[in-house]
Order: sequence, then C-alpha cells, then structure tokens
Amino acid sequence: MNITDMFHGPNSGYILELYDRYVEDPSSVDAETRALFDNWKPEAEDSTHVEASPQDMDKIVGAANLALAIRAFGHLDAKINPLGINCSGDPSLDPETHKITEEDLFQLPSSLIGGPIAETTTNAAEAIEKLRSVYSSSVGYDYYHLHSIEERRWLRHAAESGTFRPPNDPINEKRLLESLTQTEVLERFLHRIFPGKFRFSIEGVDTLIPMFNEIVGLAAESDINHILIGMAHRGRLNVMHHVMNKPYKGTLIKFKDPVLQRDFRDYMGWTGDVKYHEGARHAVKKGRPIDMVITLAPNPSHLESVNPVVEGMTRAAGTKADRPGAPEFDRTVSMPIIVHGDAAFPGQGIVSETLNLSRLPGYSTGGTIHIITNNQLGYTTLPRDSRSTLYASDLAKGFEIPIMHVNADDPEACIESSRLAFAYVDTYHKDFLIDLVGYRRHGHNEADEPAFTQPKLYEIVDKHPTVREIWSNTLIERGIIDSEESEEILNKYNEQMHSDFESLAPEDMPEESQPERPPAGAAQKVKSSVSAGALRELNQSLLKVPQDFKINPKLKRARERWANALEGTDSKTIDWAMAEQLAFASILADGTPIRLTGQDCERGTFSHRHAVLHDFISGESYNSLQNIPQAKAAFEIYNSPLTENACIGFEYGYNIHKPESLVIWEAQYGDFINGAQTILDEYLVSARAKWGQTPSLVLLLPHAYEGQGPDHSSGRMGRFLDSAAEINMRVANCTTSAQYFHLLRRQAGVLDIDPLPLIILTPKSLLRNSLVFSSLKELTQGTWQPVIDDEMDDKQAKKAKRLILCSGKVYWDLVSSEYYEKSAGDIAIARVEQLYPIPTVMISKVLSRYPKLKEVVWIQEEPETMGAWMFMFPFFRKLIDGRFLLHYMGRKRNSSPAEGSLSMHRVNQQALVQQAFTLDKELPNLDELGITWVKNV
Ligand SMILES: Cc1ncc(C[n+]2csc(CCOP(=O)(O)OP(=O)(O)O)c2C)c(N)n1
Repeated sequence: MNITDMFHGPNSGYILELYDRYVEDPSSVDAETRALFDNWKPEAEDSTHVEASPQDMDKIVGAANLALAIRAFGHLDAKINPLGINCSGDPSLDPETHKITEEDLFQLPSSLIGGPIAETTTNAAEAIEKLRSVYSSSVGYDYYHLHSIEERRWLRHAAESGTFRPPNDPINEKRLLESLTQTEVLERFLHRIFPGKFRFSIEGVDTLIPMFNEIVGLAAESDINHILIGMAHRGRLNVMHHVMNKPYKGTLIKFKDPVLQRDFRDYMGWTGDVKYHEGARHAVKKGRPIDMVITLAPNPSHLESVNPVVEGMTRAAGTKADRPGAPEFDRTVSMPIIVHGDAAFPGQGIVSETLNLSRLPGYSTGGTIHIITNNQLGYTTLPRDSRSTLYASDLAKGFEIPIMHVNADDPEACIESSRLAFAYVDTYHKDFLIDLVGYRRHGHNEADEPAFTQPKLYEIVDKHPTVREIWSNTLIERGIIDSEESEEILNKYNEQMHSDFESLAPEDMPEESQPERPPAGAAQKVKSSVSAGALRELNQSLLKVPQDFKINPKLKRARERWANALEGTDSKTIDWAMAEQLAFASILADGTPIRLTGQDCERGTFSHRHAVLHDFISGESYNSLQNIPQAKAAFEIYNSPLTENACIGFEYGYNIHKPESLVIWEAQYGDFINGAQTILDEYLVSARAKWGQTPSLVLLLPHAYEGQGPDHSSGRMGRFLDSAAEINMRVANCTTSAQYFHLLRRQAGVLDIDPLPLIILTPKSLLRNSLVFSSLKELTQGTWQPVIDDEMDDKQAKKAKRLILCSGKVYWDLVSSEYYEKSAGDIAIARVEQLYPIPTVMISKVLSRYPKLKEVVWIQEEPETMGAWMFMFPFFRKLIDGRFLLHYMGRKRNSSPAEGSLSMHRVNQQALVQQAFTLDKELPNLDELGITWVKNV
C-alpha cells in the first residue's frame, strides 16, 4: 500500500499517531515503519492531519482485540488432538466478534499487532494470519493467566519468534526418527512376545522419549548436575531403557522368567516391587569433572504421590548444609521433571499440594518441568467424568505456571515445547507444564479391552498411524530419507531386541540388593549424653541474641528459667523445649545438619519452641541455632504450608537424598497424620522392603488424651504399629525431656550406621508440666531407655504383686493420682518408652524383678484398637507364657479416637486411673463408661 493512502481510511488516525511518535523518537516504531517514514514527509501539515472517525477507531480496536484474543485463547482452536476430536474453538477468535472484516485488516498496518510477527508482515491481515499459525497450530500456548507482564512478554516473544521451533532452532530429524523407532520397537516387541503382560505401554504418547532426551541434552550443557524424575507406570519401561539407558536384557529376563525374579528373595526378607515401579540412576558424562546424574525415583501405584518426594530429593540435591548457619540452596544445579497422567493430575489432591510448594522459600526447587502424558482416558473413564476443567492442566493456572498444549503426533512441536520449558525454567526458576496430548494405543494395561467402554474412540485409535510412521512420512516428503532407509532403521532396532532376547542368560538378571542390617545393638552403642560443660556453653549460646534485639517480654520469664536451668545437676529444671534445643545444638556441634519443618513449628503449636525469635519492635527475626558458634553444620526450620501428605512426602525425598542430615517433620497435632497416610504406607514404612531405600525421617506427633476432642488427641500410634515389621522403623512414646533429648541425639548418631524412620509421640500440656522435666545429670550421664522400670527399691519390689505397663502421658496420670499414693508398694508401674522395636529383653528383665508378681496390666488411654495394646498383646502373651495373668485396661473399642466433650473425657480418664489401682473391685458403673477392662486375656 502507498503510504499516502494509509493516511486515509480507517487506519489514518493510528498512522498519524505513529508518525508523531516517529518524529519524536524514530526508535519508538518498528524498523519497517521507520523505513517508510524515513523516505516520506507529509506535504503540508493540514493535508495529512485527518482525524480518525469513530468507525475507524472501532476497526483499530477490533483488530487489536482480535490479536489479543488469538494470543490468549488461540489454544482453544489449536490442533492439539491427534485424534482430531474435542477441539472447542472460541467465538473471540472470529473477526466478526470484533466487528471487523478481512478487508479491514488489510487496511491496517501490521505494527498494530505488535511483536516479532509485525516485523515480518506488511499489514494486519497477514499478521493475524501468522498469529493464528502460531497460536492455533499443533501447539496451544496457554500463558495469559500469568500475572507477571515480564514473563508474559518473554513467552509471547518465544512463541511468536519461533526461537525454539525447528527449523529456526534446527533439529536432527533422522535422530528423532531413530528415537521414535526405538520407542515403538520396544513396546511392539514386548507386545508380540509377551501378549497380555502388563507394561503400561507408552504408545500414543511416544514423543515423551525424545522430549525427555531433549531436556536432558539441554541440562547437560547447563550448570545442572542432577535431574530427578518422578513418573507413574505409563511409559516407564521405555523411559527406563531410552532415558535411563538400562539394557533391555534386564527387562526381558523379568518378562520371560518371573520365577527368576524376586520370588526367591522373598525368603530373604524383602518383597521387592513390580518392574514398572522401580527406580534407577544414570550418569551422563558432561566433559568436566562432574557427571550429571539422572535419578528416576521409585514410586508406588499411588498416582502422583511421588511428586513431593521428587521435589524433596531435588531440594536436597541442590542444598549444601555442611557449614554452620542457614544451608545454601543453589537452584541452578538440580532440576525435577515430573510426568503426570491426565486423569491423575486434576484428580489427586497431592498434585495441588505439591504445586503449592513450588514457590515457598523452604521448598522451592528452582522450577519443575511437568509433562502430562495426556492420553485422554483414565483407565476406562472419560475426561468429562473425571474433571471439572476444560484441560487436564488447568489446575496449574492458579500457580502461575505457563502451559503448552502440544500434539503428540507433531514431534517438532513437542521438541519446541521441551526447549521452551527448559529455557523458561532456566530464566525464571519457576514451574512449566507441557500438556502432551496423545492417545492410548491399547487398554489401560495390555490385558484390557478398551472397546468394551470406548468402542467409537478405539475405532479411531485402531486406524490411527503411529507417530513413527507419521514422522517417517514427513521425512520422506521432505526428501531427507527414503522409505527404504526408514525400513532399515526399523529393522535395526527390531533385530537388536531379538538378539538380546535370544541371548538371555540368568546372569542378565539385574543385581538388586537389600541394604545390609547393622550388627544387633548398633543403635544402643551411640553415646547420646553430653558433658555438663558443653551443655552449659551451648545453652549460653542459645540464649544469646544480637545487641539491641528486643525479645517479646512475655518470653523473658521462660528464657530466664532456661538461663538458670543448668546450674544444679540434680534438680529437674530442664523442660521439653529446652531439652530439644540442647539436643539440636549438640547435634549441630557434632557436625550433623538439621532440617525441621511443620505447621507453625518455628514457634511450635503449643508456643513452646520459639526457635525463631521476632524483635518486638522491628519484627526482625533471629534464629539462634543458626548462630551458635559451636555449630559445624547448617540448621533450617520452616513453617510448612497446611498439608501433611505433600509435606511429609517432600521431607521423605529430602531425607532419602541427604541421609547425612537429621530431617524432622512435626505435626500440628498428631491427629492430622492420617492426611499423609499414602506417604506413610507407601514410602516411609515400606520403601525399605520394596526398593531398598533407608529413610531416617523423624516425625513428631503431639499425642495425649486431654479432652480436646476426637481430632486433637491421638497421633494414631496404632497405624504405625500396624505396619511395624522387619525393623522398618522406631516408634517411641517418651515421658521425660531427658528421654526426648537422648532419642533425638541417638537418631542423629545412627544416621550412617542404622538409619530408620523415627516416630515420636510428643506431649502437649506436659510440655509445661514439671513432671516431665529432667535434670542436667540425666542429660550428662543417661542414655535412651526403651523401658523405664518403677523406681521402687528392690525390697519393695519383692512385695509387688501387680505390674502396670503403660506408655506415654497416662503414666503421669497414674503416678500423680491419689490412688497411687495409697497403693504404695503394692503396685509397680513401668513405662514402655519404645513401642517398636519391642524391647522384649528389657521388659523381661522388668518382669523378673518382681518375684511375687501375679498379674500384669497394660493400661492405655487410647481405645483398645488404636493404642499399642493390639500390637503388644501377642508379644506380651509369649513373654509372660502363662506365668501371670494378663489384663487390658483402656478406652473401649471406638470408631472415634476420643470423647467430644471435656467432661466426658475427665470422667473416663478418672475411671481409668481409679480402676487401675482398684483392680479387685470393678467400678460399679464401668460398663456405662467409655473404659473397658479385659481380664485375663
Ligand atoms: C491414587 C490411585 N488411585 C487409583 C489408582 C488406580 N489407577 C491406576 S491407573 C488409573 C488411571 C490413571 O489415568 P491417568 O492419570 O490418565 O494415567 P494413564 O494410565 O492414562 O496414563 C487408575 C485410576 C491408582 N493407581 N492410584
């Protein structure tokens, strides 16, 4: 168009404004417009000064709105579905909606559209066309939900310039064909040779493999030295072989001869897991001293549960904690990649819990690449029945995560998405999501008939060519290969599979060894006591604050008490919080880093810890454990977000990856632990048996019956004891601050020799009760005692006919009751402080101290099925072996853990304690109460 013509018609107002801008600052307009104006001048001011009419303005606004709509909603019209179904479109993408025509667009300049496209087009119609080809292609860029204008601009530029898209950013097309061929051949080979055997084939989203390898290649050129991958069953075998580089033979032999698998190992005390759950490690040479390691985390069937675990592993991989102070997290050295299912991603709550961790200071990993392998089905369930959102990925929008929907049949677009994702994460250290839209070639597993439930869909799928075939045809059309060469590549990989299969030998079974057990009693040898001098110095350091730091006056009294608490050696002056601080300080002084997280754990739910102080006036915070001069390792403490499952999963992952650190998670109340049941069952307690992992995570679970209702009473110890076997954890319910001190220190001391998860049921009101306070002597001379016998002397012990065994707070209820005083000498009370491993030898020793013993009573405040009784009973019976009567006393079998009213609690607790001391006289109304006494079980 002639430039003079442009000053008339609908765009005149806009062009004039542009010209004015050019006159003021030539660089403010794009190069093309500048070139136009450089060679042209209006003949006379008046002849060009034409006011744009309201109609013209409408056209300009309409065109600008159309461009905006394409950028924001073009993905709704994108060809992202390889099966050609379910494309919703959107009226905003139609010029008519904006009251403009194609002709109008021709009249308008491309600069109106802006961005890189404007620079290569001559009018708005052309620019809009190009914009459509970007935003509604086999990629749908979905990023307008981001609040950061800077990030939106970056993404807009990346999309519209095609910076990461082949051929702008070239690709090795033949190598891509090889990768797709390898991927397909593995699946088809297994399908043919082992029909109906589960492998959760990748077919339909095969492009995942070259995408993975693209990301790995980019990472290898960056500072990243660790990639951590989490994924479920779908396509996992393919990832194992073509990303993790495992030889085919390992899988082939497991498919071929399951007898050779783990069956015989079961006798050796571990169960193993199915082949599509296993983890792997692969080192990639980077041509410098450090290799890049890729870790595929083992995972259970519980979809998405591995997400926080992988995030925790990544955080640990990027953290240096071997120096005092706060640990250093370098977000550039480790990167997680998490693969999701399209049904699982919107469905499983742990996904949003984990996404919510992504930008929190205590949890960020510097950006995760998420890939949804979207096969448009969840088992047999269609998207319309499994999510309330349009896209499987929509959840990510609330977390400011850019999304690229990409057609899995367009490998170039898929590669672009990997490059863009990597570049975005590298630039902004935030998560990115690729919604890889494909299909599922077979049923949910390979024995399933998908046409039972989706006959129409599978009519389409059955006729649909594989992505390898599609890409091969593209390369043939481009003249890069001919059909013979394509066939040769296919044959090459087929032959390799055949030859591996034909030459299988028993020694091809991969070595899978269970971690060795330490010699018995290793944990008992740990010296957990600390000298008085060292403790006094640590205490002084802990109580120091910077000059001018103004501590809240309400904390002063407690701190003054702590300051004087170590003066004597025998007086019981050390409360729970102080014991914990001293334990932490001494552990740091020994060189073990500590990470403690949990809801409100900085202050402590019960306002007892105050590990982070806040200046009363300025609000500045101070963390004394990060400032004590004795520390040789880092300390961190974070208030966690309000989730249990993802938070414990994260700490589990951190712990597995950094076993040298003492990692502790604290519950707000122990009751909320059941929110993390998946992580507990599937990882914490069984990972050793399934995958040979050796977690040592510590859980602090406030637990005590104090009348706060069914959901603020119980850490549900029974759930842990239910799965306590093969020495897979330690469970403790300790009754003094010294015991807690020794327990923590012992845990830190066994991290490298006998790592086990440690579950500690911790006090609530007892935190401030002098009953549980300990003396300095107990810290300097004592050790962890799994069982604490009655303090009565031997003479008295000779008279005792009854022994009460109990654990936790009920002990203090018993000994502080009026009945205890009256019964002195008659009844001995011993505490089982360690519930698992059951300290049978020590309990035996206690029994043998009372020669006149007639009966043993286990007393607990929990309901019969929820405390330790059900677990202890068979052990006790065996131990007692008919020598004494064995009774149970505690709350009745209840479906709910505790009473809903304080007065009911008091009545029951009182009855429990009273009945414990008046064994021969059953309370008249016991039956009406919530207490049960099972005699001579
Ligand atoms: C937490 C959980 N609930 C239920 C299942 C049973 N299950 C296994 S696969 C599957 C469907 C998953 O669909 P999707 O997330 O789309 O992944 P796909 O298998 O299609 O790749 C279901 C429900 C499971 N493994 N985990």
